[in-house]
Amino acid sequence: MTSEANDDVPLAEPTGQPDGSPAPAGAIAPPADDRVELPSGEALSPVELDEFLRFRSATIVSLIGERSSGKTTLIASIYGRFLKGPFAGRLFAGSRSLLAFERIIHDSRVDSGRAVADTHRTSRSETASFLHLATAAASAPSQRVDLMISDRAGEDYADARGISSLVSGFLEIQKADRVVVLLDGARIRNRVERAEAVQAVRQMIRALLDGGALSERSVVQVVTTKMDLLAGGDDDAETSQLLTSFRDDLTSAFGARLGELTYWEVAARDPLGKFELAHGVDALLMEWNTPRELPKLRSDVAPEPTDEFDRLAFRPRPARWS
Ligand SMILES: Nc1nc2c(ncn2[C@@H]2O[C@H](COP(=O)(O)OP(=O)(O)OP(=O)(O)O)[C@@H](O)[C@H]2O)c(=O)[nH]1
Ligand SMILES: [Mg+2]
Repeated sequence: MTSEANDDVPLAEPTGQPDGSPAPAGAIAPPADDRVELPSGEALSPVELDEFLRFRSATIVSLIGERSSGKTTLIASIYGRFLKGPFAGRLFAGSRSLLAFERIIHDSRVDSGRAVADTHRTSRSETASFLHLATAAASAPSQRVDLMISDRAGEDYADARGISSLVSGFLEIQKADRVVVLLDGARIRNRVERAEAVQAVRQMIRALLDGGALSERSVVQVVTTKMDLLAGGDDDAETSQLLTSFRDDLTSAFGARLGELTYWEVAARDPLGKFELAHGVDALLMEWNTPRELPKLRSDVAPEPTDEFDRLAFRPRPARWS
């Protein structure tokens, strides 16, 4: 794995020293062209994302979900799979956020001293941060796609469920090419919590629509996480019935107000190892890496003319007028 080539970063003004202080008298300054500003390796802020987008286009994926629903683990599992080699038909082609990825997966490693793999809780902050992942098709390595995947503390999203005016602060959703809403599989397994978990996803989508963050152009992917906890139990049939009626209900409530609404299942990191790392995430990653037009606004599509006067607008001009 190599670090991101830095061909698209604007160079800093040469100042003489790495810390920016002037060079001592007599020192030979390196040629300005040798000075390259390296990315910090941390997750990108919204401002840094905008700077990046001025040089290179990227698909922005916004992960939304309650506290502990599995957002950060999902992102970490993708990186974890690329550490082992090609994944989802793609090769790793670089990242501006390698340090952030390493920090996220630290608690899942043996050197963290933990007996069971865990993920560090995302702390609250005013803005989302973006993890950058560039990949190339294994069959055509020159076809590179850059993904920017947003992460944010689940509490922020929980607050917005009840107050849709908070939604305007979620810039990551307004910029998103894919909005991924997580349903926590662990809470679905728990009979006491399942109704609330389902309701949380419903309320979140409603708040995002009412707050203007989602529209007829939005591509929304509802992902049930931690499927390892839902498979192979005594109440498999009941769980599957519950998920089916949850999806039918969401589609009938919001399908017509969104560009696209689809459903996915993942087990990003099964601690018992029944499922491989990033189970089901490969299908999502393939979809995110597929370049596509956003759905058209339905209001852009002209209605069928109903009377002769409206039909005039669509009639070809007679040749003698040209
Ligand atoms: N069994 C199982 N546990 C998982 C899976 N994915 C995540 N978890 C666990 O769920 C817990 C929460 O995961 P996170 O990825 O931190 O959740 P989050 O949505 O980022 O949470 P916040 O940062 O608090 O908003 C952690 O203890 C994970 O180990 C999975 O696929 N299976
Ligand atoms: Mg998190």
